[in-house]
Amino acid sequence: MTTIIKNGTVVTADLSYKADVRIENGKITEIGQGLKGGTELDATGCYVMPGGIDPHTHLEMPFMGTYSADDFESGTRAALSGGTTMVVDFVLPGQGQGLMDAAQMWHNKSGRANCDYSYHMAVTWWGEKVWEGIADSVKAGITSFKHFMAYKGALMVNDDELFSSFRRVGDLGGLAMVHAENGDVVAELTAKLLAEGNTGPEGHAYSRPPQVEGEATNRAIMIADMAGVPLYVVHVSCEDAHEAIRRARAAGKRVWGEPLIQHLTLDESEYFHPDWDHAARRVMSPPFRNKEHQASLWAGLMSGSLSVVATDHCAFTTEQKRFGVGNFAKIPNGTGGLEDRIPMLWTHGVGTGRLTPNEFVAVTSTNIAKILNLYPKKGAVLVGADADLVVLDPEKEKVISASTQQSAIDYNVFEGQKVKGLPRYVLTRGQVAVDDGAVKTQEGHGKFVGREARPAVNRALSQWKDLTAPRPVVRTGIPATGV
Ligand code: DUC
Ligand code: ZN
Ligand code: ZN
Ligand code: ZN
Repeated sequence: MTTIIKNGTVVTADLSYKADVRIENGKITEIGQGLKGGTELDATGCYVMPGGIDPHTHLEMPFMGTYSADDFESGTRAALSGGTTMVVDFVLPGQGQGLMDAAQMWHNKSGRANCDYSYHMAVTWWGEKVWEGIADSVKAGITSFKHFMAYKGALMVNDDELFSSFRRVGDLGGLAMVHAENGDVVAELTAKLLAEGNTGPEGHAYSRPPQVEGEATNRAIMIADMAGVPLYVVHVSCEDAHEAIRRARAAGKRVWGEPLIQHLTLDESEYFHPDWDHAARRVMSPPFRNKEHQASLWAGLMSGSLSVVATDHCAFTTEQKRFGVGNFAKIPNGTGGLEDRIPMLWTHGVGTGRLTPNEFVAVTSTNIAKILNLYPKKGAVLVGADADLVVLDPEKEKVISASTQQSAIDYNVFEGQKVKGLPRYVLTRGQVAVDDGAVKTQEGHGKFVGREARPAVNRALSQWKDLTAPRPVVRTGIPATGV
């Protein structure tokens, strides 16, 4: 089957140019002028871009006594409707569970996906079985490993475990990832706030100040450096964490930072809303920050010190959020965003002149495709690449509303926001999933995309790396007795 996208402007991370795009059997087979034959999709006035890749989702994830509400079907339908053509979800092994057992559980759920997907593996506990499991995971195409420095007593790993795991991942050519918040401090502050009667959703924000994130980010960077592993910091929400990442990158370390569209566009005032439900629906970790932190995140995207915009899509219904009435620590942490990331970032990034369309493609698709070794299968408009494409109409507008969304939850944290720049067409491996604005996904169309490790290039560039290889010292003049 042949499809031709006609009369659009191809926009990649590098270039913008007028061209038609021919698609055959799910792949791009020709890019050029005046292409003919097959089904034609009119892209007049539109940008033809690599489909968005959201590298941070939690679909149907067991968490805080419940499951996140979007599964692989509704989650990937939401993704496609908003121009995201691939998600990377986190496999979350239970305590004592083998990594490949957990991966199988995820494979059992993901068969319903409407678009392609890949996995990161979470290292939620440490032992011989995990050490072995990391190698099995790499062989199975899951080459990135997330570590939680928070969620004490549940998912959190300590520094000794972090260092062991980072070394193992580095030795196998994988990528280390961290949720960087100091879990010990969060636990102390949570207990103190609750004891003092601060039980509302705003207590969640007070229990996780920016210092908690800045400290953990610095610690993770230093531990990764000593372990010789590249590091990807998820959901960077504040200047304290961004500053550590900036400094590491300037020193030649392989460290990347990922802000979320939520932190870029929503701020901490949401937690002081008089309606409990409104505030609780926005409880996520890390929490939304003040406007200065927001400005820091935008500056990072503009200057290149932050590399990727994701969502951490982890949606819970209002009913689930209400588990935390009377105790903010029981509000399931997470917000949605999969279907809104592209239009929100286009509106607030390109629409305001902060980002060029090419920079937009870089931070929504191409950069993460390169970091995760998916490029140029994904994240590219090139002959031979998968035809995961968005035809974005920069003039098309809508007001975001839960009443028209694909996600399974009953609200939207961006409710009422006007966005300009929406998909006219979205293609997943050549199949039209959004057709002139109408969502037409196909359950089960999505396939797992395995990834290769790359030991040759995927190492940290620490100036101290040689300290990890002790050399014998011939020492003279050793005192005969100690003091
Ligand atoms: N943060 C959230 O808000 N939800 C899921 C996990 C996480 O780290
Ligand atoms: Zn996290
Ligand atoms: Zn997450
Ligand atoms: Zn998260």
